[in-house]
Order: sequence, then structure tokens, then C-alpha cells
Amino acid sequence: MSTNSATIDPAALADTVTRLVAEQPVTDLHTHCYAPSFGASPEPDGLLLWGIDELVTYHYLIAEVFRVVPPSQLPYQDYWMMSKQEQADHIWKHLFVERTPLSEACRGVITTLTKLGLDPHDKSLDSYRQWFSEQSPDDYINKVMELANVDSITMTNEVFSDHERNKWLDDSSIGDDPRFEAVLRIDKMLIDWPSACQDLRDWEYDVQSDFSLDTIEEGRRFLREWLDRMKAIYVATSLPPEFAYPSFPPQRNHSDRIIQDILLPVLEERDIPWAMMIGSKRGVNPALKDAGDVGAKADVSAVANLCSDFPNNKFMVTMLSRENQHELCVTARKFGNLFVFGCWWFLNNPSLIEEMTRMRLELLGATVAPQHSDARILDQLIYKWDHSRRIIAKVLVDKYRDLHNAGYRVSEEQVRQDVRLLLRDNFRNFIEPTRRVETIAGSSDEVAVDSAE
Ligand code: RAT
Ligand code: ZN
Repeated sequence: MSTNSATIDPAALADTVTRLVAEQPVTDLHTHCYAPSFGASPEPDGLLLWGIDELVTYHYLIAEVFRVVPPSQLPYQDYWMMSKQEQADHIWKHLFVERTPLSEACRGVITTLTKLGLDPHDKSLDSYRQWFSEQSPDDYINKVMELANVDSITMTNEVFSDHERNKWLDDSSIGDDPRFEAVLRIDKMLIDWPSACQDLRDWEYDVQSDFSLDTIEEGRRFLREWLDRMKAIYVATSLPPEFAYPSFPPQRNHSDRIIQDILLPVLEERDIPWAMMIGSKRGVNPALKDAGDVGAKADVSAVANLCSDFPNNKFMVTMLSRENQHELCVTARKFGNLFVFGCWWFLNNPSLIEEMTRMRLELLGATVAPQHSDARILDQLIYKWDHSRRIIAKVLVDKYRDLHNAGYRVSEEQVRQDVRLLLRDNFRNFIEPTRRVETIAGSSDEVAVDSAE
């Protein structure tokens, strides 16, 4: 590749950057979407959720509809007793027909329908239902991936869910769909070790909650076997705002022992990252189910301590509180084994994505994964990426303009490289460091052309 390709005319900067961001396939590193082999809605217990009724009953929208039709008018239990279609009709009527769909989650449904070629103004969901009934989930995945320009969807595979675990045990090829990659999600081990321990014993791992006897070896065997079964690309845990490492007072809970003796040794041996998603406070309003969680500020020093105490381990971190973002960026400047990713959950809103992306580029350059979709419903890939790409492009344009004002001209190749790193290769390289990627300099020993391109 040429290192001196023509620099971009400042007048063309916004269009060029926006086009290059749109053209770059993204590897979506955290979603809750599944391959069709896990079953697909409306099939009962299908894990792949898709289609209009799932889109409209997204838990973000459930929280929003209870703000306009409060539980004094529609008690929570009455809502949950409704069929999925009745729930969707209720939400559509109140959030999309009787009100302007202004919120980000509402706008997401509008973008998705529009990009699918459907008119989002219908007063009833019937015509959309008809359209979706004509799609097959397997082909529809390809259509969604094409529209969202996503090259790989990373699942969240809950080993402590009996339903999902049994699917893996029953079908050894369940994870073989090349469009999806697995992630071993192990929240219970860190958050409720006595109960996780009981599960492990039921599954014939000889573990004790006080870590006696063979607990360490057996805990490691559990992780190794599930990493292998899933071919998991990383291990993930959602952690509460109180998460501390070391825990305080020391050994107050079991998480230090799990981290030090079971989890990190296995991950080091496999060279697989641990993704910590920190700051979720579960069940603040349990009547809302998945919609009842909130986020709160956590202590970033837990991340710094882990990165420093375990230099041979790799940590991916996203935090739920806006207030933690600056400290997290500064911490990442100190530790090459810390990979910052995504604008998680309540941060996945344009104003916050913009602020965080700007801050990350200023403090860390193009060394992060600015976004993941967190899509729970397949179709959401379309809007989550459309909305985020626009913001990432906007921030990049500003940064290239700042460089221009400082006397530096970027070329199209440079922009293409930055965008490729941000949307795909930083993550790929972090999980798979031996992978070789092309750089504009074309000379370092890390350079070789990615055969996919
Ligand atoms: O974003 C969400 O939909 C949340 O409910 C959670 O799934 C969160 O992203 C998580 O992974 O725990
Ligand atoms: Zn998630």
C-alpha cells in the first residue's frame, strides 16, 4: 500500500469520512443475538429474537411505556399477562401513535423499519407482522448483517442458564454458524459463588464454596471445558458498582479467590481476555424484569489493580456510569493489557456516544472499540450501527479538522485505516494478537494484508 496517497481536500472531509465509516464492516463485539441453531422467536424459548413484536417490546421500550401508562393504570402483572402481540400493540399505541417517538429506543425502531423499506407511520402493527412473517430467520440474518454492515456477531452465552446450557450439551455443532462467535458469560461465579458452586456440583465438578479440596482445579476444569465447547473468544461478566479488587475488607466475598486462582490463570494460559462490564445494579424495580436495572458509579481502581497485578492477562472493560469514563480512559493510558470498549446500555445514546468517543480519541487515539451494539433483537443491529456510525464519523471529522488546523493533512488511506481499527481490527488484534493486519506504513513486522480484503 502506498504511504503517500493523496490527502483529502478539507471541503470533502465530512463526506469522505462518513462514506468510509459507512463502508467499513464492523465486528460487533457484544450482543445478545444468537445463531438460529439456538431456536428463533416466535418459537417458545427460541434464543434468537427478531421481528416487529420483539423490536417493539424491547425492554428499553417497556420502561418507557410505563412512564406514560403508569402501573396505577396498567399494573405490571397485567402487562406481563398479555401476549407478546398485545404488549407490542400497547407500546406501539402509546409510544409511536399517540406520541412522537423521540427517545433513542423509539427512534431505533423507526430507523430499522425505514431501512428495511417499510413505512414507519402505520397506526397498526399488522402490515409489519405480515412483512416479517414472509422472512425466514436464516436469510433475514444475512439481510440484517448486510444492511448494518456487520461482519460478525458476538453472542453472550450464559452458561448458568439451564436452557442455554442444555442446548450446548445437546448439540455439539450448535455454535458452528460462521456468522456468530461465542462468549462465555459467567456472572454468577463472581456475584453469587455459593449458588454457582451448587450448580457446578450438580454438573459434577467437585467444588466447595470454601475453596477446600479440589475446588481450584475443578473450577478451572469447568472453565476450560466450556471455553472449548463454545470456542469462546472471551469470558464476560457484568459486575455491580461495588465491584472491588482486592475486595474490601479482603475476602469479604469470594470474588478475589475466583479471580486469582480460577479465572485469570485459565485465561492467561489460553491468552483469552476477561471482559468486565462494570456498574450494573440489578432489579432496582424488579416488577419491570429486564427493564428494572439501573447503572451507578463504580471504582475504577479495581480495573487498575487487576491490570497491574496480572500483566499477563488481558482485560476488556466497559463501564455503565458516565462519571467513570474519564478515569477509565486515563487508566487505559497506563496499561496496554486494558482494552476499552463500547458505550454500554444507558450510555448508548447519541449525546453520550459523542462525548465518550471524543474523549477516547483525545486520550487514547484510535486504540479502542468505540461501540458495540448490545442488540437483544437481531433487527436492532440495523439502527444501533446506523446511529453510532454517524456519530463516530462526526467526531472523526472534527478530529481530522483539528489536525488540519494544526498543519497536518490526512489521506484517504489513513482514514480508512483508523476506521478499520476502530470498528474491527483493534478488537480482533486484542483477542488474537498473532493476527497480522495491514497498516498504512506497510513496513512494521506486524504488517501483512488481511486475506479477507
Ligand atoms: O443492554 C441490555 O440489554 C442489558 O439488559 C444487559 O443485557 C447488559 O447489556 C448485559 O450484558 O448485562
Ligand atoms: Zn449486554
